[in-house]
Amino acid sequence: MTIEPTDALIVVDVQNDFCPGGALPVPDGWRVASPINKIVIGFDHYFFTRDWHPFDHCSFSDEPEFIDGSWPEHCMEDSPGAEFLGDLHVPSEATVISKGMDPDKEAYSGFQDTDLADRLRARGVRRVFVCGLATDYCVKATALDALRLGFAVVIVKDACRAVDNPAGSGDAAFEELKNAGAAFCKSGDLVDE
Ligand code: VGL
Ligand code: ZN
Repeated sequence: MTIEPTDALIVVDVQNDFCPGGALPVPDGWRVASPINKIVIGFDHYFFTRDWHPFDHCSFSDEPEFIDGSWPEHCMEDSPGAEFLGDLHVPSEATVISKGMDPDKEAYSGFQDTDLADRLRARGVRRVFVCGLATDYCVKATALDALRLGFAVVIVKDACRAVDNPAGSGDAAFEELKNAGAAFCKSGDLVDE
């Protein structure tokens, strides 16, 4: 698979709180850093989204169920948990997209209330490769929005990890994305190894 100048990489929410030791750890979440570091510089355009919540965000619960709408406090703006994972290489030319900043609204997608679509179009991007955390929430929502907005979408499967609660929701998300028109690849398909 060849990366074209009209391709962009979207790295979704690879932040401390979504990795082991964080507030909302995605199983094996840290493992996405290595494949992402391997592929990022092959792209002419890369965007890194981050969950960036105010302290009173509506998804925060004192008794979290770890399902949609009921999460522990996580990725509070400017907190250590909201920082990108230390192992992740974020190139200095990367565009960082913050989302979930409205206390009253959940925002899983990197396109929701952001200028991501405009920025992609301004650069002539036609296809986006999507990866990161978590497969069954923010990766899925971001990729579905990209498809709706008219971008071709490729999911870099080994560079994604799921919350997977209930078990199987990560695979179900891949299935839903396939049915919506997404294609799939592995990080190794994008680099000479
Ligand atoms: C996410 C749960 C809550 C994600 C964000 O990045 O997938 N999941 N907030
Ligand atoms: Zn969140």
